[in-house]
Amino acid sequence: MRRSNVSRFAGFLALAGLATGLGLGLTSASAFAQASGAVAPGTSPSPEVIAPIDWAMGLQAAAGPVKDAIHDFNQLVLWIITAITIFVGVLLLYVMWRFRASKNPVPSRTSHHTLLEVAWTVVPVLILIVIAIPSFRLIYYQDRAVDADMTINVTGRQWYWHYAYPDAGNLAFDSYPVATADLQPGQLRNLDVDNPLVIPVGKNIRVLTTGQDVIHSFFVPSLGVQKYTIPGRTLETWFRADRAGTFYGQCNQICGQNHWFMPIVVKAVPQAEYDAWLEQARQRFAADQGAPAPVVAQSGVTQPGGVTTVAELSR
Ligand SMILES: [Cu+2]
Repeated sequence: MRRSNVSRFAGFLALAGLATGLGLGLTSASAFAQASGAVAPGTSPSPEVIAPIDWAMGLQAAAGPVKDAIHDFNQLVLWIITAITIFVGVLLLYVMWRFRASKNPVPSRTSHHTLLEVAWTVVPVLILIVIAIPSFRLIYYQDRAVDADMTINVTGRQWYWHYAYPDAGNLAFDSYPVATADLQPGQLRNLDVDNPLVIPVGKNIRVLTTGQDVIHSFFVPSLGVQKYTIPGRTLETWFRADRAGTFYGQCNQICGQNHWFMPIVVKAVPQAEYDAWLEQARQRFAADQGAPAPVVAQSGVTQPGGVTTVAELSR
């Protein structure tokens, strides 16, 4: 490789990297400005129901601002990957053609080029910085609700979800999947549950997660929430649904033999409807208190409080 060619190549590499970095840095700056309303790729059949779809590509549609921010960041990284892939591909083709054996019977013995080496170190660092800044912003954005309107405590248990609404007195209930045989028309197999998590539209909801037995993970992709539930720890995150709808998720941490038994349904409803649900839920779940849990190992003995101890199971 002649010196002038190497310099030109180094300059090209540096410029391409910088242009990529700068251009996409600007894109990312606007990422958090556009908060809501965007229906992104991977749209579900109806905007009111966001669930997994066969053969879907890309991320699930967004139902709130956290997922919008995730979409924006995903888009940024996708552009960077695309630019790098095209750049490296074109470079390979160019080098194969430019330095082919028939045109270069005596191969170059160049082994060092300072500018080139500095460029291919510095440019990737710049690209990583361009990715890291919005990435950290997104992590802090998801981390906690700045102005939470309400709190929901989510407990992962083997194998069902337990939801509590501390702002609504001692309202708490369990959420189990609907058995395939009991599915109503329109219900999704292995995804619909008996008692969905009901939230008001447009409210910032602080979510505090913990695990009762093992590590589970509270994952609702369309709301942009995925948080481990860890025994002995409380983790915080938040979400907001910007429109009414039903949003499906699942425990996505392998947590034992009935891991599949932990789908999540979040129903976002207008405030008035939420208030009505709250009123009705308080009575319904108060009446339920003390009832045995729907799923108990066959040999298990259920105490009056609905608790089956390990000692009893092993008898
Ligand atoms: Cu789980």
